[in-house]
Amino acid sequence: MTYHPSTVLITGATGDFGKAFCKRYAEIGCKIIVHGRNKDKVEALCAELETETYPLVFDVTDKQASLQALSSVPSKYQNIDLLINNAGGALGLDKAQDALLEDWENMISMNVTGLVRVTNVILKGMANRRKGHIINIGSISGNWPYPGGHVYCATKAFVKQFSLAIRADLQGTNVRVSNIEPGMVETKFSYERFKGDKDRADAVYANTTPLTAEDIAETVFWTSTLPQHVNINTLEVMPTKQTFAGLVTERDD
Ligand code: 8X3
Repeated sequence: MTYHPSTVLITGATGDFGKAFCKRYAEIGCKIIVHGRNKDKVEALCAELETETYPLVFDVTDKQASLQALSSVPSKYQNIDLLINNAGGALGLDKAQDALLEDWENMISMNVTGLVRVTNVILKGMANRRKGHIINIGSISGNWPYPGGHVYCATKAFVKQFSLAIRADLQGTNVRVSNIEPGMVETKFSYERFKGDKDRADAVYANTTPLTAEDIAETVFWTSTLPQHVNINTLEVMPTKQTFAGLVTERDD
């Protein structure tokens, strides 16, 4: 028998992944807490979704704002039984020795500190209610390092191991944890990584068939609607046209 979550918190909901997730869960009538940094975008998305929504505006890199906003969720929405930790992103693709420290710190703040902060708050209620599912949006980059990936790869490796490790602690609570690891998906991901350089971003997806945000939404939805005795630990998803490049060996002349 399949399972349907009833109250879903989606972080980074106004991005391409987030919107696709919101639409998928709205289709089955879930109550959705729509999180984002930009109030106007969050409210516009809430208005668009044909289900009950609660707008939650804060920056995951701001500890005080995060804790305050998460504690302000009205009682009707407090029994969150699915948290999708989707907020985050990549900044830069220069070699590590040329990368900006600020970019590294921001990626750690968004992808690691922000994610564990939201998880820490929401997980307690799930464990007490003995019901819930945390789905982290990891990345193939947590498994497969590539040039210029440095801190982004490392943050997603953190997300993978964090997901697995909290599963160990949650034994006996019925709470599920999954790490979904997308490969190349055509979204604003590269546009943001390249800080608005559209040509460079477009080139990433040129002349191939990347995944879409809807592909990942369907993967996440499937993971969350499996019967409650089934836990997907880790699920790596790539486009058929994306594979592995192998190792590189430096040769002496
Ligand atoms: C996004 C996938 O390969 O661009 O996380 O790092 S990749």
